[in-house]
Order: sequence, then structure tokens, then C-alpha cells
Amino acid sequence: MSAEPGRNGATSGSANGLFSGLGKGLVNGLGRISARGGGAMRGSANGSPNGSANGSPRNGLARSARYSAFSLLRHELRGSAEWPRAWRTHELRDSYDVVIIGGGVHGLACAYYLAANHGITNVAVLDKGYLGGGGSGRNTAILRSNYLTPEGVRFYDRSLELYRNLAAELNFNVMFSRKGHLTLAHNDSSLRTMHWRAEVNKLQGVDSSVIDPDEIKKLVPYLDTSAATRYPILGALYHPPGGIIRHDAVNWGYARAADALGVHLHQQTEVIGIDTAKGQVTGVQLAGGRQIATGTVLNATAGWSTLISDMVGVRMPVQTFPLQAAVTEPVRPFLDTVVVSGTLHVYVSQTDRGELVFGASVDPFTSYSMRGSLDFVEGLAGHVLELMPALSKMRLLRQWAGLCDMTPDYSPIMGKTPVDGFYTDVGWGTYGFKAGPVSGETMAETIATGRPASLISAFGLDRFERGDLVGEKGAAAVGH
Ligand code: PYC
Repeated sequence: MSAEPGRNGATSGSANGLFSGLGKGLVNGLGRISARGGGAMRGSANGSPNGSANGSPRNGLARSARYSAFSLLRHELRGSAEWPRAWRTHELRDSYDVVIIGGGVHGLACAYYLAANHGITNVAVLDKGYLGGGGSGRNTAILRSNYLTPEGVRFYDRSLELYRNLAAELNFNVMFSRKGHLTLAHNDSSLRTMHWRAEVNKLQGVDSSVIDPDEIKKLVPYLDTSAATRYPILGALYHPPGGIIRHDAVNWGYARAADALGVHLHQQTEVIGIDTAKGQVTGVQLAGGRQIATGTVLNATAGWSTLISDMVGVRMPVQTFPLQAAVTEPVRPFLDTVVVSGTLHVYVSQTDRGELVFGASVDPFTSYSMRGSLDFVEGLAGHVLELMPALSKMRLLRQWAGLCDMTPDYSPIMGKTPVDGFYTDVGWGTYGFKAGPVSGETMAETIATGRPASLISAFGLDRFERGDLVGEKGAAAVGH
């Protein structure tokens, strides 16, 4: 096996039989931003809001830049030479109304909804790497809303709704595939949790139910549902609205649409400090010496979320663990459903291209490492073969890791903080990608109005002081 750097800096292996072989602030221009506190942001810095709070027009893409069958044909006839770049590069301004740290799906979605829903366009998204290069490009792209708490179910269900309509909203094919989602139960206690989740889901209007091994077999014929296995399958939580999506396309779609509405996207732009005066954010400092004035900073990072919050002295109960994943060579479609087994530490789905995408549990130690390990592949291969013995000949193409910021209750930390103008959208654990759209939408509303959007009121930092936690561990697909 020859290791080589993958696209995302992930470890890539050769396709050589791995499975068989191994078993708020400054007033800028016309922008109306109050010095501190509530209801701050209503206008664009250029005085001409591009969107409306009612959601239309949602997309400021110039006609010439819109993707359509007609534009495809036109470009083809002209030799495909003229496609405009999906987003532009800009000079950094000296000040922005809002600075978003982190160019993943959360930061990009927030920038897009600030512009599209609230007309706030003097916004910069800063990323020390490249857009979608962190957790947003490293996850296994599973979407679902079958959570355990009513707060969680409502929140993730809004995200799923936004994801379902995202291709039309962004004029970008994000390849959402509603496959259905199965969480297997191999013992009585997990079956009990599946029943619990199913009931909470139904009460929130979300389609989930517990099904038996015969029904599971019909959905996934390759699954070993016999009683003779080491961990027999007793039942499963079946969630038909769940599915997968193309994560890069989601990042690119939000980036392109935000850019079209006037947002500045700055890659290779690292924030090394946040300035405050009298408890209010006043600006950010960049590696290389530049300073940018702003009254509003959103921390939308994963992995480095505590380091960013430390810059303003806001401490957060977060520990960072790597989560590894892997992908096989493509094969003919045979797996129509997302399958998760918490007991066997495996989740698997088949992409539209035919690859199997696998994940397992988080690594059992805190680290900022994003390298794959042999230990992970060995464990994964063993467990996958217990579930689907027919896969023994499949070959792994690539493995990689992303960083998960775990909170004590497996729920995020969203909203305002004790420092005026400093907002967080962090602590996503293993749930971050599926929450991207709703996090962007709710954080944009929170920043624009100065009040926490109702869907995130349970996720504030102050819940840890009050002891009012939102225990979402029972909904984890990933072992911990
Ligand atoms: O929560 O569905 C999930 C998930 C899968 C992989 C990481 N998280």
C-alpha cells in the first residue's frame, strides 16, 4: 500500500485489496448596525439589500451565470470556454459588518442567509485553508432528522427540509438522494432507544418507525440478518426521509450563491486574534499583520473552535476528537439505504457513483490529527464483514479523518456569548454537516435580529451553567 496525499490532505491508499488483505459594532457606509446588542442588522452596507426576509429574491445570480440546460447548450456550442468562475476573489476590505471565521458549510450558509434573508451583504468569510476543506469536506454526507430530543428533531428536520430544496434554491446540483436510513439494534437496550426515538420523532411529525429483521432484509438484502451471527440484528429504526448528498457541492453551492449576493470569500486567511473594547468585538487580526474592523464575529469553526473562542476569553466545554472515514472503489448499485450499526461501529452508504462510504467511531483520544490509521481500517473491515460478508472482495481506495468538537451533551453551542458581537456556531461533534443549512439560517437570523432564533434557544452556552443540557448521545450513529 503506497500512501499519498489525497485531495483533502487525507491519506490515500492504493486500491490493492485492503478488505480482503486485512480482514455587532462599526457603522460602515450605509450599513445600519448598532453598537451593541439586539436587533442590530437590517440593511446592507451598500444600502441596497439583495434579498428579503421573506426569502425572495433568494438568489442574486446574474442570468448569465445561472446554470440551466440552455446555458449548458450555449457554452457547449461556444467550445465551453466561457464559464465564469463559481466565486470571485476580492481585496480584503478594511472593515466588514460581519466577519465569519470558518469557510465550511456552516460559515458559508450563514453568509448566504445573512445576504438572502436579511439583506446583510457586507460580510466576509475567512478560512485559514480552503472552502470546505475541514469537516464540511471530510464527513460521510449522511442526512437525517431521527434524533432523540424534541429540540434536536425539530432542528435537524428543518435542516433536512432546507437540504431537500437546496438544489433549486442555489441553482446548483447538490445531488440529494433520499435513500432512507436504518439504525440497527443488536441488543435490547438499543432496541428500547430506537422505540423511544421513533415515538419522539412521530410526535414531531418526523417519519420514523421500528421494523423487524424480515423488513430489514427486504430493504437491504446483502445484510446478514440471520440469528447465527455474533451480534444478531433484533430490529432497526427506519427513517425514510434520510439520505445522502454530495458534500463538496453543498459547500460550493453556498459559496457561489453567497458570492453572487456580494459576500467576500477569503481563503488562506487565518485569524490570529480578535479585538475587543469594553466587552464588545471591534475587529480581527490576520496572520500577516492585517487588521479588519468589525463589530460582529461568528465562530463557525470545527476543530479549532475553542482556540478561536479563547481569543475573546470565552471558554467552552469542548474536546476535539478525530473521526475517520474511508471509501471503496465503485461497484454496481446494490445498497439503496444508509445503514448504521452503533454496536458494530459502522455506517455505510453507496454514492451515486457506486463507491461505498464507511465510517466508524471517533478515535479514542483527543487530537487535531487528520491522518488515517491502519488500526481504523482493520477494525472497520472486520465489522463491515460481520454485517455484509459479501463485501469481502471490495477494495478500499482512500481513508481520511476530520475533527469533531464534542460537548458534554452531544448538542451544539450556538448563539450569543458574554462578549457582545461574538457569536458561536460550534460543538457539533459528529452531527455538523447535516446541520449546515439550518445552522446558517438560524445564526443569520440571530445575528440580524440580535435575538436567538427559536430553533436554537436550547443550544446556548449558558445551558452549562444552568445544568439544562440537551442529551443527544442516544441519537449518535457513531460510537464514542
Ligand atoms: O450522525 O448520522 C450521523 C453521522 C454519520 C457519520 C457521522 N455522523
